[in-house]
Amino acid sequence: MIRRKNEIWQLSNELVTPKPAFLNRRQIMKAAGALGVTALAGCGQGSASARQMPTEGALAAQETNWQVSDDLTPYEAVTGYNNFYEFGLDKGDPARYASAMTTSPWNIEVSGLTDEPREYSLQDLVDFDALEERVYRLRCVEAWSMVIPWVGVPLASIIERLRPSNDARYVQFETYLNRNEMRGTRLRVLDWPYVEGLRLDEARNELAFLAVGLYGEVLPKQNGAPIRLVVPWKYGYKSIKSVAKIRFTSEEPATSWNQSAPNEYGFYSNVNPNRAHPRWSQSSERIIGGGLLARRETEMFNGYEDQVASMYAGMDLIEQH
Ligand SMILES: Nc1nc2c(c(=O)[nH]1)N[C@H]1C(S)=C(S)[C@@H](COP(=O)(O)O)O[C@H]1N2
Ligand SMILES: [Mo]
Repeated sequence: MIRRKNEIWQLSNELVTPKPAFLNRRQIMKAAGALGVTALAGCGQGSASARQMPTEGALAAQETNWQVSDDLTPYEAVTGYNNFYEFGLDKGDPARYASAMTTSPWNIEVSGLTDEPREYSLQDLVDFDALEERVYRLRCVEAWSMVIPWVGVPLASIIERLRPSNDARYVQFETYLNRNEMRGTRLRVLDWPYVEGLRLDEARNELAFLAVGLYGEVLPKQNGAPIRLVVPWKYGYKSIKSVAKIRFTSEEPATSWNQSAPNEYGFYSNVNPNRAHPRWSQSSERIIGGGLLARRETEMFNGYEDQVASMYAGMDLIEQH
């Protein structure tokens, strides 16, 4: 992956506070909860009964205990400093060009080893009346991190719904592909479409999450609208954006970065400060939006060791990276 120095988000002092509107909305939603109002989705136009999928505006979500003790990364950095190579290699390209992507209506094709193979609409899969907010750290393999308040549903609940058969051991995800809308796919940087995968026990882990929003709003396109994976104990590239296909398999599925450079990017890609990338150290990370020199020590499994370490018992995490 390409790494750049002197990113603009490290330089600006205005970006050290989270989006004020978000904090206000949190208070509003708390008040709404106290009044027994259960749905704010659709930003005023929809009612609680209308199960419309909002394409912009606020999403009502239940707060959870998934928190990070550090400050949230400013909204402008979360939505302005992105990796979404389908729109270009520069960190600003996704914010510049992802508006061209059609995200509504959105269908997800489910195939492979499942009792329920078919095309699902986004609303079929995601209950927009049961969204949660989870604050997770996102650790990119390029040795930077952000703290992001996601809105979405546990991946486990969706896997349950899709009824993988007994011989299914893995799940593969595939990103939407449209060469007209995604200018970056005209270059063969990766073998498009972007694909990722998890072992099924990883997919069922309580941390694995499908996000449809961030900062209390519908997911911006540059962050993978309308639905993207978030696997916080793994390097960011496992958190595949704009998921259009889900496939259950018995064998380890292909993953894009592993195919492009297998020695650098393994199937597991668990955050591991003790295993250097062949071209750089992974022992610490830059804090995006935290100022020019802001760094922190990288934690094993990105700080989620308690929740995930048992899944890798007996594995050599240096060899099986
Ligand atoms: N389809 C797709 N998904 C992707 C990527 C990509 O280029 N294409 N980049 C990955 C990488 S390297 C990271 S760090 C995260 C960044 O997510 P964010 O832009 O929402 O912070 O998305 C991941 N998901
Ligand atoms: Mo990344």
